[in-house]
Amino acid sequence: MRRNPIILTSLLAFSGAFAVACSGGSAAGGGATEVKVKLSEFKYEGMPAQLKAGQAYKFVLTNAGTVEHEFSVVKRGNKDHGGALAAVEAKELQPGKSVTKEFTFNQKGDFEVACHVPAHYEAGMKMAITIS
Ligand SMILES: [Cu+2]
Repeated sequence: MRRNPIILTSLLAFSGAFAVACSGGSAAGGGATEVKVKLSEFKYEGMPAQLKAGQAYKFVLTNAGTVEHEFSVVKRGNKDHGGALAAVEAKELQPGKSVTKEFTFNQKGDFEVACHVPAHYEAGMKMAITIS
């Protein structure tokens, strides 16, 4: 008996989608991928260098430092958060505070996560990321 190619194709497409949905390991309810990021002087720990466009991310941001920090995703080299794809301002990230924010990035390219509290960017509080 000849296999029906249409049924076979849709079965493959279905199992492919299933594999993607289950591959994250840290995927939270609702399909968002949970990412825990620790902010301190002057770095981001746990921030992935590669993110996927169109994927929902649930960022659990914790300021483990002793001064306020900021989490913004901007074009590489931006000196402020104008045009940011995502921004959590310093007032929400006081020392010891933790906030959870969901972001989905729809632009692809070279970006960075950066802190624009005065002098922090210059002190190296930035990390290159790629969205593809
Ligand atoms: Cu900072």
